[in-house]
Amino acid sequence: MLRALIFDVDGTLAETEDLHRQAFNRAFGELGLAWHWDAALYAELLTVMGGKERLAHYIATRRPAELAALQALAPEIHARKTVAYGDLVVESRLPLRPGVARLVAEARAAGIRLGVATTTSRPNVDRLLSVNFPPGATPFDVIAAGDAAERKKPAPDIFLLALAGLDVAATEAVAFEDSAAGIASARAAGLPVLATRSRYTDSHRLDGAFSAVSDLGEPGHPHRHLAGVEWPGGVVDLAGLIRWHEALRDQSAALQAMGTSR
Ligand code: XBP
Ligand code: MG
Repeated sequence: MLRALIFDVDGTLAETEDLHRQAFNRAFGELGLAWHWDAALYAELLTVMGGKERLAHYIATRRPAELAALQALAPEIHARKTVAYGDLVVESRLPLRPGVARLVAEARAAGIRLGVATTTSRPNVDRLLSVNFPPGATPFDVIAAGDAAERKKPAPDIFLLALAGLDVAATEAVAFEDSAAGIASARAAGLPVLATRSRYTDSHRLDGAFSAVSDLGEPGHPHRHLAGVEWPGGVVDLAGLIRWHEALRDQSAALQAMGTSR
């Protein structure tokens, strides 16, 4: 049965990536680096998951002449970026994406466990939750974030960490993601994935997701269906997820029975 929902953060819980981009630019400015990551360049750099890894990739590929000096400076750049990101989230009171708060509340009310599995640094998760939920009332039972996992997405590590923390099997959960690397990570962990395309993953292939939509939808504000399983009224709700998950379980049981009867 369906026992847990596991959410990615950036691009899935909220449209955060442009604030990450702005935060990187603030950190560059503070340190007197005449770098500017515009949206087009950032979309390219986002193929590298993890802010520290993304920065290292930029330095190695775009600033090779100053490699040693900049690599020594990189931890300070990323630390300042994380502070700047937190400030931007609070200043903008960054909201959750459509349907996220509704589905999370439905899951809580039904006793379904809730997890986060994200490449981003833990302070970034805490800041986003702090502007969207009352103090001490975050709905997530487990938050698996950033360097807690040995390998970043598309490796399965962070989703495996969330599953272990929730004490559920991959077959008892559904993952929510916005990016190709995130889908690959969840699938490698054995999870079915529902994809909600985000601003910075507009060009991503969402292969591997059992359903792809523009967002989770709200009553009266239906999402756009992109691929796979469709949702009545353009809204992904808990009842629909439970129906889909039970049908998948019944289908797997029938296939297994057929296999053993041969
Ligand atoms: C998205 C990421 C993160 C953020 C930046 O994570 O790749 O690296 O872009 O955050 P996810 P950090 O989609 O898995 O939530 O600088 O803290 O890495
Ligand atoms: Mg994401």
